[in-house]
Amino acid sequence: MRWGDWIWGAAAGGILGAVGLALRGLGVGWPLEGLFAQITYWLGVPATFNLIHKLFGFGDLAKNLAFIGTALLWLFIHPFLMAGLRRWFWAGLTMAFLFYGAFGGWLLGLSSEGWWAAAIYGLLLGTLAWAVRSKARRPAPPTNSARRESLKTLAVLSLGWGVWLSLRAQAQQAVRIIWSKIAGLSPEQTAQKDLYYVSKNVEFLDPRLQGPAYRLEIGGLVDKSLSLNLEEIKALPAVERVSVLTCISNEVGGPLIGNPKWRGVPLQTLLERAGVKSEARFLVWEAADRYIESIPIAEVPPEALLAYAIENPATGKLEDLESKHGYPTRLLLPGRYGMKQPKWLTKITLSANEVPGYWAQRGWSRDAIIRTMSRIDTPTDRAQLKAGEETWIAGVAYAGGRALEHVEVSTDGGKTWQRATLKPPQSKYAWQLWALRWKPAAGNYNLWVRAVEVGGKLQDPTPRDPLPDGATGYHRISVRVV
Ligand SMILES: Nc1nc2c(c(=O)[nH]1)N[C@H]1C(S)=C(S)[C@@H](COP(=O)(O)O)O[C@H]1N2
Ligand SMILES: [Mo]
Repeated sequence: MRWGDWIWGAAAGGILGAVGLALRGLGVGWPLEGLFAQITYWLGVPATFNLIHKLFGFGDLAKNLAFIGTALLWLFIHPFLMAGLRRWFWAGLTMAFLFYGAFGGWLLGLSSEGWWAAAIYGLLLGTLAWAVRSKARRPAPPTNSARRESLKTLAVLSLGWGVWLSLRAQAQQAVRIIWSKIAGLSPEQTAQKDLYYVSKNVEFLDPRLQGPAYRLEIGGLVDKSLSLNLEEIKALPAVERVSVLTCISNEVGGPLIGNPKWRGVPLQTLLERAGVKSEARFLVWEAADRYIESIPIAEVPPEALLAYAIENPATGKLEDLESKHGYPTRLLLPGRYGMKQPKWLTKITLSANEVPGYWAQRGWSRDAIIRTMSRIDTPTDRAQLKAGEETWIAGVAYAGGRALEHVEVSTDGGKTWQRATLKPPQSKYAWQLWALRWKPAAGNYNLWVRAVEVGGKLQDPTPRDPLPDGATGYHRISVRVV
């Protein structure tokens, strides 16, 4: 490596990094960002992350330092690309194409962004290298024939043409999934009328609370007990958040799960107003039907919500909770099963002791942490499909707030697995839609699905009944293609 390579390379890296930030808005992959995503992904095992969080805490600092580190790595890589281009121009250019394409999108599975990145960045760097090289070679070699120059120009032009052609082919081939058009797939956001219903009470004995008379008490180990009516609750700063509600008694592939957008007051806000005493270790909730639940304060996620409304996805308007879903308020504790989310909430007590919840007293899990699940919505079990016809295998997946890496589908009863397209989640605790294009030949098929958490952790394959900790095992259906 020469000094020139270091200087020109780092300069080129700086220029490309900056230009890329602008191009990013136009849908061109930003390889610097891809590099960052990939490095954090490669480091993304719990052990490294725990270490990083120990050193830098949980704020944005660790993330920001990682980004600065990536930018430095980016600057450090470019001199090598430049040196490659200087010595073996075409091999160097191929290297650059691969590098930009991979981190601009290929590695991340966003192919058209990657192609654009490869083409644009590769050409830019190639041009820069070319300019630097011809400048360095001031005394032009006397025998540098015009024929050789025009051959090179021809090669560059045909390369450009090839890239353009494959770009066009890519663009034409890329199927944009229109999720709402996949027949039989659950809507991403669940409407209140479609939300499942579970209660310990026979339905006609469920509480029917009246809004005006309603009060929520917050007491126990607090500085100041609160008693709020519905108007006061609705006047507090509110948030809206998509969050899964699912029952621990849901079987694999079952319907007891939904993903509404809720509106409510962060539990933290209420606790701050009341002032939690230092002896307090548990939150205990009581409801109008004498339902009771509790959780260690330390385990309450910041996303916990005192919810009072659900958005209607068809109109975008908020609806008060229906009586059967907890009117006037219920608690949302994302990441835990529905049993931890009392409806018709009347009282929150801060306590030094745990109180076993209604279902925990009956042998169900105490912590009720949601197990990773995935479900095939379409086709349905025992459906009959037409041979040679394109169709979708599609459904939902949720890992209780742990990030999903992908969802895999098997059409041969678990022998081989294919990656489905996974729609990004609407929030940390939202479920995700997934879909796979399928064109089967005649025969009988066993369709299985499984979710994979970030870090490669597979969904638990062991078939288990819901009691006591929630069902596990893969959702499996069979279809007949004729
Ligand atoms: N007060 C009260 N809250 C309750 C229950 C109950 O029986 N009483 N059932 C729980 C269970 S087991 C589930 S799965 C969810 C169901 O909420 P949903 O009917 O609104 O879907 O509510 C939870 N909250
Ligand atoms: Mo439940």
